[in-house]
Amino acid sequence: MGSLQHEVLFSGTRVLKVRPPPSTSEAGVSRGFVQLREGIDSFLRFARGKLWSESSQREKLQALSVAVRRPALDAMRDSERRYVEQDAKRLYYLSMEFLMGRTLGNNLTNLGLYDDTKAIMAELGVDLEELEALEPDAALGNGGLGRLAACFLDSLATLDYPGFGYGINYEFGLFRQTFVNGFQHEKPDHWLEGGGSAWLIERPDETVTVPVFGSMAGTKWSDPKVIIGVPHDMPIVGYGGKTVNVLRLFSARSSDEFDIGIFNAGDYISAVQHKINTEAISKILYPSDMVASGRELRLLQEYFLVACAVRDILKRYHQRHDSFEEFSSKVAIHLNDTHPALTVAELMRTLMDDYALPWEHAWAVTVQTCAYTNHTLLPEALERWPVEMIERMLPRHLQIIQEINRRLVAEVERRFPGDAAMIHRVSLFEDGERRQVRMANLAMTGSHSVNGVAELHSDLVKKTLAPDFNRLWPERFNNKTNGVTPRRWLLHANRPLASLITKSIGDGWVRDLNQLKRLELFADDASLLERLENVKRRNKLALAKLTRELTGIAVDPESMFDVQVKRMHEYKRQLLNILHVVHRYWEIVEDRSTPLQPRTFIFAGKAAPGYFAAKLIIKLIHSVGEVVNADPRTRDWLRVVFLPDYRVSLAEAIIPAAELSEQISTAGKEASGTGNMKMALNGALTIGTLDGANIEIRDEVGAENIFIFGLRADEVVKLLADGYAPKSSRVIDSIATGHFSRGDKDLFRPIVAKLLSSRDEYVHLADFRPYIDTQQQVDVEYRDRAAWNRKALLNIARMGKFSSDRTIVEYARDIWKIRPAVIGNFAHAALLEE
Ligand code: NBG
Repeated sequence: MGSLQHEVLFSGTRVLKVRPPPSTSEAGVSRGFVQLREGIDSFLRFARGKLWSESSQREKLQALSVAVRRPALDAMRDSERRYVEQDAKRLYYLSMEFLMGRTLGNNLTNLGLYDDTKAIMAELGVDLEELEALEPDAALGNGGLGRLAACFLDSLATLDYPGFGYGINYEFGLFRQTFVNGFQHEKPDHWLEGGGSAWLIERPDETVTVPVFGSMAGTKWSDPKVIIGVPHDMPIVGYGGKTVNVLRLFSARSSDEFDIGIFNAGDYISAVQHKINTEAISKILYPSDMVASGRELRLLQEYFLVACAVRDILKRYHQRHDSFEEFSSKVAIHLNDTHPALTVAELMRTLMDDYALPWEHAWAVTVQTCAYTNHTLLPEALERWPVEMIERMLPRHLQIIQEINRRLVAEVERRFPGDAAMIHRVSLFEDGERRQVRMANLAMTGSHSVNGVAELHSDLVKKTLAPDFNRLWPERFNNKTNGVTPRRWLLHANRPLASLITKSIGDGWVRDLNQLKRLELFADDASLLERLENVKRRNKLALAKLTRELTGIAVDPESMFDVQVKRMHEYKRQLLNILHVVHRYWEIVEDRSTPLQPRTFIFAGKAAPGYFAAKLIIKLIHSVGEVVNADPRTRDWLRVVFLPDYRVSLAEAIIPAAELSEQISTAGKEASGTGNMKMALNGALTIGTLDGANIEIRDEVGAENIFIFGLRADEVVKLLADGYAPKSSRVIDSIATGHFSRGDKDLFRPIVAKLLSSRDEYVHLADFRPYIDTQQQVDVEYRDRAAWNRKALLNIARMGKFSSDRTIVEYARDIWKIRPAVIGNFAHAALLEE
């Protein structure tokens, strides 16, 4: 770029200092630097007709994003070329949710351009972090399941695996949450408003058509309507920028052919109506992490994803292969929960109807290709679809599901003769008022691998969810403990801590999180522990500032930050947490006892709009907060804040500041958890039950570096079976009598009634006393700063296992059988041989 253009770009700005051209020694970095400047300049001039000085902050953000996109897209084409050259086996991760969050900062970090860009922006008079904060989160997911998918994509690219995501390009992501008088309100999240995302590239030339509805003539599907799927590609930049994969999101469009048919028949209104109906498919993400099935639109969404993905996968496969002999050695399809379970039927349909494969061959290919992960045991989350609905929407698929079931029943009869009850349990169909298809049974029958997401959970999948399937095919069942990407959750979200770690042990941990172990050498290094504490203090100060902006409440950065951030759910027991606050309140107010330690209780999380109980818990937390934050006797000891609109970018601000991580679900209910990993990785100590991945965290960090309390999973089951009889107490009474609701005894009645009911399946009160006692222990230990910091350091040092890189290497080796596709990359190849 010549100096003339520089002048054009910068004239009229308040920038005085312009960097000199790069010297040869800086050439590598500076090439990126120059390209970035060029990219920004040309976007503004040629796409917006403006100069930097004339552009709004949003335009500047867009210009920067488009400029950063350039090297990402170049690397994306390189990666694709490499995969094609090597005819590499590819993994396709099908998920209804990808909770990506913001992209700019993460990509700058992974491309190694963050510091340079910060400097360029500073020269241009703009603070990079302020620009980053303008980017709306891509909130195309609800919670853990969607965020796990996003962490997996980061690890796949970082480890150079040919791994791609398929999802839906929802126009509205997860709702935005506000509070009115302590009650949750939902607002639409129109994340693409104002020009769309710079990170999504529309590919109209790769559109696919998808049949739906219609009727059957024998095994021939006739007169289906047609929906169009338009791909939008998001580049997934691996750390180091060498491998860039793709997340392909489909938007639904109505097909012209169909509309023209109606237009010709003269019914203009219904043609437009059809268009609206079709496009509704990719309008909105269902705002529930445990979707109550039965909604026709949701089934249509699931089918749309599956059908688009299968077409796309086949198209790519056929570029190199004529027969299906090699299909399952070139393609792995992953079903993220049962949401894409229709893949089993759709793949069968395609292989048989479009490619004339006989059933047996098609079935062998399907089972060898598909793998399924279960993410929850909660019965309300197990998807079932009315047979009548599937029949109307997907008549051919229903026939295929019936045939899969006929063969399944025959296999059970052959291998377990006389066991009629077993047939009932494994059947893909559930009888009842409305016959339904059990999607988990379909997924387990049509996959060669079924895994849970933490050891306890995978064990419970075998023993309680699917014991019959485990008898049928024990070799299919396995565990893959979740992980989180250290790039976003430490390197990017917590720069001060990341740089302290790098100064101590080098930066190898970014790609190999086990290297954090080396930090153990510093466990007794007073100066390092002090610096660790300073980093935490700095992050707490930043969060205190943000809290004030978001809630108007001032919190004391010297108090202990006690954090519970996650979806609002009864099983996660945010209620237990707030009961603890009430307990402390009465200790101060009535018992006149002085706590050992001031605490700030930080909550954040969304409740599904129709989940009344969870929404009432949000209100209770606010109500308790109002009282304890205002009372002069308690306000210096207890502060309760509920940060609105929890999402990835807010998590990035909260987690680095957390000191105590609340992981207090009823044992047996939380499949894994990943917030538990993120917080420990950022130096928080966990207080938790023996549930999900907490158990494995304890095994890693050592029992002395974590606070474990409460019933175990088997004890919860036993208690409920033997008869659970919770008793009231001062804490419960004070809620019942309206102390926190201005005398209103009705408001929280449902909460009180449930807590005192023998049918409280989450057994809050059974764990209450042990919880309070353990919290007391936390206070005692927190006062010994050096000892606490040492434990925090050991938590960080021992988090290596919880990198999603480890998880992905295990999936790749045991389930997908894919290999890193980069020339000369022997390190990961060796891992696969193990
Ligand atoms: C969630 C579990 C979490 C788990 C994530 C990712 C669903 C249906 N399940 O415990 O509740 O960490 O999945 O596996 O969102």
